[in-house]
Amino acid sequence: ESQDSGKKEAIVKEYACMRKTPLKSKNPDIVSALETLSENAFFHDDEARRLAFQKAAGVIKSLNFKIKNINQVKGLHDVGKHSLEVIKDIIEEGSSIEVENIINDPWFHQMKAFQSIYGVGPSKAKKWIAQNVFTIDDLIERTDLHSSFDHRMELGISFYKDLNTQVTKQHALAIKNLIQQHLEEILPGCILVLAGGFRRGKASGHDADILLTHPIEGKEIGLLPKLLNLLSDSGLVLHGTMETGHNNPQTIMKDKGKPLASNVDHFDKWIGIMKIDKNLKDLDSSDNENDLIQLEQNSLTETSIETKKGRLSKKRSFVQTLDNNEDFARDTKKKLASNSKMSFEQLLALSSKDKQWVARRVDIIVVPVSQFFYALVGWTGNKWFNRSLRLYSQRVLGLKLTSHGLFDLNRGTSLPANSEHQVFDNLKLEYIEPTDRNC
Ligand code: TTP
Ligand code: MN
Ligand code: MN
Ligand code: MN
Repeated sequence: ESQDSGKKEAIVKEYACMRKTPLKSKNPDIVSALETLSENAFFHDDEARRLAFQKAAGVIKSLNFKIKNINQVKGLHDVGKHSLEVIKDIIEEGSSIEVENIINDPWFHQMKAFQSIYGVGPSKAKKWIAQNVFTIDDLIERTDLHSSFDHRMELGISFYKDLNTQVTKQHALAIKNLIQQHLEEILPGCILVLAGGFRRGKASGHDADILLTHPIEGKEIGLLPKLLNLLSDSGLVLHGTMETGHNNPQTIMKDKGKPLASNVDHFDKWIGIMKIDKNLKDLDSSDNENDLIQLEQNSLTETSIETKKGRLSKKRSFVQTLDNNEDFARDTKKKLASNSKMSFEQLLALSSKDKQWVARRVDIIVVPVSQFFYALVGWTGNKWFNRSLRLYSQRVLGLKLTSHGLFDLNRGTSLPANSEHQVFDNLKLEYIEPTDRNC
């Protein structure tokens, strides 16, 4: 902002989780160039380069001024020589030839397009391009390839248009409320939060990430199969995978010692595709944060809270959990699986006929309230913010951070949190608002 910023060097904190990173960068061209380089490295299986460019992009995103002079970013943490050259080219020439070459490379565009198909990753995308497949239509026409598609790819290809149209925040909130309405029939008083990119301030996203808890610990046990059963009966489920049975403290304590991949947790969850009415409107346009404040106060005071269905005691002795029937969970899984027995031809026919609904990616994660705020941080993201938090936690505090909690593995203890603020307090970090976690 200052007039003489050309002479001033910015100071950047070492870990991305220590910086405020808003959604809108002051240097969008540079960020986009570095992220293109990162993505291109990813497509070439070069993880080291991918990370290097991503880190540099993260640093630039956190700067609160427009870069006018290369000296402003020289010596900045995580901005390496290669990234500096790219930045210099953009400041001085308006663009970087290296980045332009990538953007003009048809291979890069094909990779991007194929990658954006649900169920498709870079290695599959590469194989297709090598087999002279270039468009989504090619994938449908080339019947010789069909035997190599798995069911997820078949869905991704059939419903490419639906699934690759961005979900608006309003629609995502409407999906959340639709799920909440169904939950009221099973277990009143559940709290749902729309996490993911929307919580970080994005106006649209590729899916709705919905965290689900109940203010009384234990009430959530066995909930997910019942919910999915009901959603399926209402004709709202197109496809999905449900994971259950990990959701007990014993599993968590046992697993916490394992070097888990950073994005893996053990909550009951459903990752799937819902059929959402095109005209679905969010009737009570309530956002998340009211429920969250309620939950924080509930946890802090250990008293009862007002829920939509009246006052509920938090005392564990009063907990009437749902029947955690493993047979029921198994039957529901079978039922959901039979839903998705449709052939590729049937899926293509279904997607191309005039329909009142749109296919939407939805993640539903069921969380015990005692782990809720760690899960909330994890599922709010973004991915790079999480990565940074976990590295920092490991290296600086010697503690293991997951979506389940913050663990001292040597002592076998963990630090509880009754709010997101407390998660950051436990981590000895300054609180970063969700909208500043867009690393
Ligand atoms: P995503 O839905 O993949 O990403 P997003 O919501 O940030 O972006 P988009 O708008 O494209 O949907 O993941 C949401 C967050 O959840 C992400 O920050 C990382 C976290 N996450 C997990 O903790 N575990 C998982 O298994 C996955 C897939 C994501
Ligand atoms: Mn993909
Ligand atoms: Mn998301
Ligand atoms: Mn998601």
